[in-house]
Amino acid sequence: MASQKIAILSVWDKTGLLDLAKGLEKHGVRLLASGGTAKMLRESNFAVEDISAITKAPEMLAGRVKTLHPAVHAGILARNQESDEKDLADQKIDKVDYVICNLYPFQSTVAKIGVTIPEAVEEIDIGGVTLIRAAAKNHARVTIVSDVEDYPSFLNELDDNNGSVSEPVRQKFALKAFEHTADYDTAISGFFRSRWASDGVQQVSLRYGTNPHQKPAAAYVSGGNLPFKVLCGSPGYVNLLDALNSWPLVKELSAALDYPAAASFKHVSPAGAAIGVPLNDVERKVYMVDDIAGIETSGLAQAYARARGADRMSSFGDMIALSHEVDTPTAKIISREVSDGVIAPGYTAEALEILRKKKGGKYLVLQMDPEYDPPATETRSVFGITLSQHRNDAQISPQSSFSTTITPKDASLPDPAVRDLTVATIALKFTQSNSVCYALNGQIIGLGAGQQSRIHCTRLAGDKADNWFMRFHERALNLKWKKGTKRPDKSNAIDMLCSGVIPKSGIEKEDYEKNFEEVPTPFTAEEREAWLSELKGVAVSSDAFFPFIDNVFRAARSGVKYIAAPTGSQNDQACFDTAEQLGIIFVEQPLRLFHH
Ligand code: 93A
Repeated sequence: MASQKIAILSVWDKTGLLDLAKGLEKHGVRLLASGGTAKMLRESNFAVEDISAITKAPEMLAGRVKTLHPAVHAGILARNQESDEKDLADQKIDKVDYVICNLYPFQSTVAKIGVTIPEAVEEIDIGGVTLIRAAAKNHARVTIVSDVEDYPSFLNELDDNNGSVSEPVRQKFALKAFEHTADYDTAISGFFRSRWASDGVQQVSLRYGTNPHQKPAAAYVSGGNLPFKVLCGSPGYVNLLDALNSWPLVKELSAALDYPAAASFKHVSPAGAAIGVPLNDVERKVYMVDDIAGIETSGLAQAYARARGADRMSSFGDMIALSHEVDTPTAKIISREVSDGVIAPGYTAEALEILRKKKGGKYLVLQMDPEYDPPATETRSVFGITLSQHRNDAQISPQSSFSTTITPKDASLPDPAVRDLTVATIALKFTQSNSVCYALNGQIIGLGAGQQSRIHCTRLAGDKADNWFMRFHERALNLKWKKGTKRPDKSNAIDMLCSGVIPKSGIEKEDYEKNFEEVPTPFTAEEREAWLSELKGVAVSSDAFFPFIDNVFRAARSGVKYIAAPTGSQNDQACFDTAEQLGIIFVEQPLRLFHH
């Protein structure tokens, strides 16, 4: 004769408890319950026994020990096997078949304003978690119901299966139980992390999230220490997004090309990125670093001058990443630009002193552990849904990423082209998609990010590359500034002149002209065309295939000689043919590099 089935009931949330007990009783199940649960059932005349009926021990310590006892847990954990059954028989313990349990309300308690640590501590459920975990572990025999919403389906299952529960349902409930205890533990560790983890070591509290009304906000690791230290200032949420995207960019770029590397980030995309190819006199002038002492011997300073100089308008207020220890010339460039912060593996004492004086002592200085290697899997939560993926840890390599030349077939790429395609492609790996990047002299010269249409990226990046090159025109180099004109105003006026959007009349024109001692003559269409025809040898990379030949046409107009892109478009062949006709070397870069 089958022995009577046993259910242990221990629920904080007593919703639906009476109906559940009714359903269990109908199937002749023996009901054992912890203090409050038993009381409620007894008051409704159910034949319920206290847990102490099997433990022979009273609830103790004001409820801290209710169900923690071998009579309970051996009864739950025993398998249908001889040795387990012998152990139970020796101790006169009966097998438990069903566990109905939900936990103390830790989450809602700690959500209350002003909650104290003792209040939170009392809400840490021990016995309930143990019941749930034990029953879920032994799902091969035991059913765990941890969600009040599941009571009806559990009872239906008993009705349909003559008082037992099928394996798929036991598994489904066990999974839910494991998730329930995992969420519970995450809430507990999160609460104590917020109270006890040293700020800046395992976590940093942030003033707010993406926007000022998004509070609270924090950055943390769930074990160990953060891989960066805050040496000055206090990071914002967007600063960290920039820092944690720009750091791997410069690390990878520097390792790939064996040069110091720098990136200037805004809104989680590079405004510029470069390696420290030596600057000539004209470049030093265009990038506004011709007066920086010692720049010619600092690869890092030259890398940042290039990164910042690519698109000075976009770099305004940037987050900077630097691959090597920051030296004095690099710190001096940074100190006089409008910038939010910097991340680097180290700082010389003098460089740190310079940076600590910036922004009245509020400039953000982060020191990154260069050895830090993030986990292979990354997760994020969007609108309550957790997305998880293998991190994009594919490496872009000058040796292997550009080895499949399509047009002309088997053409070999000169070293500077490989270098520039590497710069452009690594930059794209950390740029919001869609993205297309133009590079020359080891630096980005135009980047189109976050456009839904690829041709818009190619145009935007091409227009930026043109604008960059116009800044090398004699007229742009010899502007007569009014004394006291600030660097951002100069950058803005140069941008208007070079991109041909000079205001024609009114206060806007006055505002533009007030910067100059001598207002420069605008470029005519012919002058622009003539000068841009001198732009040559540019490399372009695209984060995915070109869907139409218009991209190739547009690239060619900005001096492009090399294109690297993934293939897979229906128009691949047309793109290759167009490139060939325009004298462009087209290389298949095998990886799609979307980034979001
Ligand atoms: O303090 S506990 O962790 N100690 C226990 O041994 C224990 N066993 C069950 N809390 C314990 N429980 C929890 O009690 C359950 O998880 C449930 O939330 C609650 C039900 O208590 P009562 O039946 O007395 O209302």
